[in-house]
Amino acid sequence: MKFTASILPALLILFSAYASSGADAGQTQESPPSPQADVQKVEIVVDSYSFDPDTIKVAGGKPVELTLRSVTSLVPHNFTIDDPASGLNVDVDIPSGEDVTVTFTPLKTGKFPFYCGKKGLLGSHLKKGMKGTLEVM
Ligand SMILES: [Cu+2]
Repeated sequence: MKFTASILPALLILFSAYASSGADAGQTQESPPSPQADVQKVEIVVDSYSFDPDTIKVAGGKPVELTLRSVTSLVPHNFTIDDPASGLNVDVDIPSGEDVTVTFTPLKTGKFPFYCGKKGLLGSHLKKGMKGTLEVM
C-alpha cells in the first residue's frame, strides 16, 4: 500500500489546484471605467462655406474631442474659437478633404462663436457664413 499512500496527497493537491482555478474562472472581471468615457465626441462637416451643424452643445468641465471633417475638394478652411479664459483657444487649419481633430475642455457655460479665419479673393469666409456657435451647458 505504499503506492497509494504516496499518490493520495498528490491527487489532493491536484484536485485543490483544479478547484481553485475553476472558482477564479467563474468570477467576472469588471474593467474599471476608462477616463475616455467622459470625452464628448463632436463632429462638424466643413464645406465651402459652412459648418454643419453650426450649433454644437457640450457640457462644461469635460473634454471635447472635436473632429472637423472637410468635404471640400480644393478650398482649405480653418476653425477658430477664441476665448482662452473659458478654456476655448483653438485655431487650426483644415486642409481640403481631410479630418482634423482637436481636443479642449470648456470651463465656463455660455455661447461662444466659432468661425473660419480664412480669406479668399472675394472676402473672408466668415462673411460668407462660415460661423457657428458652441453652447456650453
Ligand atoms: Cu473657410
